[in-house]
Amino acid sequence: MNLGAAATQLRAALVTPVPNFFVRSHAPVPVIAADAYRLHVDGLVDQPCTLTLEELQQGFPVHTVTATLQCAGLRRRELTALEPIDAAEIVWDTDAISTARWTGVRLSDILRRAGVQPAAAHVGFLGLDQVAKTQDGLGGSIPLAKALEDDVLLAYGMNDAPLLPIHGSPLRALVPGYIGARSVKWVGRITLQVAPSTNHFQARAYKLFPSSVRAETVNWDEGEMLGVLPINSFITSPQAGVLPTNETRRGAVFVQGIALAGGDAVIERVELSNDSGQSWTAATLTSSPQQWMWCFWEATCSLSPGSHELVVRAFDTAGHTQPMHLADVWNFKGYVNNAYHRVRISV
Ligand SMILES: Nc1nc2c(c(=O)[nH]1)N[C@H]1C(S)=C(S)[C@@H](COP(=O)(O)O)O[C@H]1N2
Ligand SMILES: [Mo]
Repeated sequence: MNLGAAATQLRAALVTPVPNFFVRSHAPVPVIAADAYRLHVDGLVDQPCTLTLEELQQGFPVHTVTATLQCAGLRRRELTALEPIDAAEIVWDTDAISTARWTGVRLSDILRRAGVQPAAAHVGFLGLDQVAKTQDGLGGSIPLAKALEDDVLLAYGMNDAPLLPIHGSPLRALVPGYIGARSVKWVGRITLQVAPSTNHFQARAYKLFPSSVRAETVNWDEGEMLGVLPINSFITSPQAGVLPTNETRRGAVFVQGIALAGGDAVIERVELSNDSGQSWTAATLTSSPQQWMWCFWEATCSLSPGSHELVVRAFDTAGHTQPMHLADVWNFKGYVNNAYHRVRISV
């Protein structure tokens, strides 16, 4: 089941109501009774352990993080206009992104309990779903240093309610600042290991290849395993097309959108252009930029009658901004498109 709400709906609330939160699942939702659920922690640990949901909920401090979750496939549709993308991929617009208040236990607390051995460098997650093409659950890994950060969770709550089955109940990983695929849902096993996960979704899928590589020529051992998300921003309204007159009274067009900093950085500013990127003006941030969380922005631009290209770009505290053109980021799997977002409108 894959779902995404309209961009204007996502832009309506900083914390996305659960019914509007996007859903991306590579397999049917597994049916897992809470009292039968077990989390296994193994690999390079001093004390491999098995924990029930109750032990997780009662035995460790509760931690809540407001974080945006973004699929690596966000804005894939724009890339398809340049050249076709792998037909197996979902053609997301700006809808595969949402924000929630996540509640659970810190992954680091669980890892400390198990006792991480010095040779461990990666933390692997394995989901309890059954993906047909791999005959396995969806898995992936993050570097140990990331796993030990305070805000990386094993979450059982979302927006102050129990996590729903479609979002990974009884327990999911929540890795802020990383592509959504690393926030493994229905996580049943955590393995400390020397190297990254060999699961299909880490070793083959969710890899970034140069624009010269095609499905017919790809060597899956190459390519960069995606992890940290790049900075991004996009316009949620107006949508491309002819604006109704009531929206362009006296030639003023009201523009709204969303920006997300790269990785653990924070949005510094957002700029809007109404002349295809020749000149830029600062947009107003309507929410205070915060680590792990998208922020909202708006701007009013004066436009003469005719056709105009609106363009947005963001900057973050790490000094990152976005690539100018789709051709700069095109890759045959259509991952992590963060090029300047362009919307052509007629006034
Ligand atoms: N076990 C499992 N975890 C998973 C997935 C999945 O298919 N199976 N999809 C991943 C992907 S690609 C994304 S973008 C996020 C989506 O989380 P959501 O459905 O709660 O929005 O979950 C990730 N975790
Ligand atoms: Mo994803």
